[in-house]
Amino acid sequence: SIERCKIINLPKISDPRGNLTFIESNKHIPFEIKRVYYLYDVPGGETRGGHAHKNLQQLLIAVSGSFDVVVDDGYEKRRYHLNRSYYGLYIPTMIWREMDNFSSGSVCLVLASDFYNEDDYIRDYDEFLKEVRKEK
Ligand code: T46
Repeated sequence: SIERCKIINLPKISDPRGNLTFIESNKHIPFEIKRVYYLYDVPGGETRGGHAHKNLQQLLIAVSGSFDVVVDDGYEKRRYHLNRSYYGLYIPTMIWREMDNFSSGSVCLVLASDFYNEDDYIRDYDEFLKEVRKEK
């Protein structure tokens, strides 16, 4: 269900010298981090995503600026606005995601449970719907 996607409130060490947030595998997030990537210099009005993952789990963080993520379990959709460096959106397996509304200069940091593998992607929405309905 769509409740499997959730905002994780990450530790924040507030400091007059500047704040600090940290994330530890299997502690603040329910997986081992095997890969880190980030999206940046996204032109205004651009959209990204438009796929689901069979096995990958991820945490998305707006480390700078803001953007929206629409998550969809094949039955329900939810739009999250990410705009804080200490909030992570956890996306489990078999969730369709689309990202838009990137503010200028925004950076989307992604922590992933596995290495890059194109075979793990479902990039066709009808195929995604077929797969989630099969699982029921
Ligand atoms: C996701 C959202 C949030 C790599 O070679 N290695 C990588 O680790 C990644 C993530 C991508 N790539 C290549 C594959 C494509 O040729 O980079 C190109 C762009 O990837 P894509 O079109 O999938 O980018 P997004 O922003 O639509 O999606 C990415 C992730 O792929 C995806 O897992 O959940 O960010």
